[in-house]
Amino acid sequence: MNIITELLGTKYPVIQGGMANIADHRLASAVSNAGGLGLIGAGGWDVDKVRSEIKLCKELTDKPFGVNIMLMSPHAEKISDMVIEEGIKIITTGAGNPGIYIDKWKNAGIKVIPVVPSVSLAKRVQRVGADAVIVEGTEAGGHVGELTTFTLVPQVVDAISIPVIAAGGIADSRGVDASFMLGASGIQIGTVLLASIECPVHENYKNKIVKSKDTDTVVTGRSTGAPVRVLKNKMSREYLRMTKEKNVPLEEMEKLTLGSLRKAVFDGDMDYGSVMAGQVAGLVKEIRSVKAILDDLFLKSKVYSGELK
Ligand code: TUI
Repeated sequence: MNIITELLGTKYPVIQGGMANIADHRLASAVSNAGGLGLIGAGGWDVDKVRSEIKLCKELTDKPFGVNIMLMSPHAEKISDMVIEEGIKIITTGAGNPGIYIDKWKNAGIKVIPVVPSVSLAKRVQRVGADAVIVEGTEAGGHVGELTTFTLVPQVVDAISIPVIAAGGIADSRGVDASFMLGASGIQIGTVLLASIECPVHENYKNKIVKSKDTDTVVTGRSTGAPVRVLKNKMSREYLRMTKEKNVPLEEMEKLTLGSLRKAVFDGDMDYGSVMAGQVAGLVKEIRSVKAILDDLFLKSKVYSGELK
């Protein structure tokens, strides 16, 4: 049996990305029911909203699901206690070092799987008790680190002894095979799930993913310390123009991005919304059910099907 399916209690060794404002009970339950690990993405929501999403998800699936805690969120600490009360069994974290929470979660019997952008953070979280790590390359959508999946995964595999899950740039069975060849035992996917029937983003968002090509993403916010990969549009172009100009106040730049993810997700504003997506968007050609996406990833994977023999 695969070490990740054993850890997660899933059919396939795949975790859904924690996509803030997007990964609600509808997407999480669809992924869990299709054999992956669905996640409620807590980023962007307060503790009451995340609790109610967890309760709704419990009604829609009897399969395991988890919560992704975005550590830059002002609500992260309250959410870190609430997930214990709600009996959540698996937590992934992003956008920071989860060190201060790990003991508490481990004592509650929770499996902890941090997203790491570097070998040094992978080693640190292993030392404080993480059960596995998600190694996310800069190809990914949303908040990203500097290194690519192709270079970072094998370096982390060599540096730690807990299982590694590859993320960033995976949308088909070739990505699954490549991840396994680099030494990962599982994968995390985000962008390909944005183009799923069950994903609750606006239809315009899904169609923009399907229409995008290889060079259509760009990273905003590098200069302000919060690099975020989005699809190019009027907002990202204006933002990058401002970062090149000297003396544009930070508040003016923040005005342009504040609430802009919601604009894309809920209003379908593809001009001024923040349309977070990974570089693999160019490989996503159609909107399919979550089950079709997951079956396609693993049933066509040469390495994974070999592993099962
Ligand atoms: O977290 C993500 N992706 C995200 S979070 C998000 S919401 C947001 N929106 C605007 C600005 C910032 C956040 C949208 N997409 N992926 C996981 C991830 N974690 N990528 C990079 C990291 C990361 C970065 C630094 C993890 C740990 C880290 O540690 C630094 C340290 O303290 O050592």
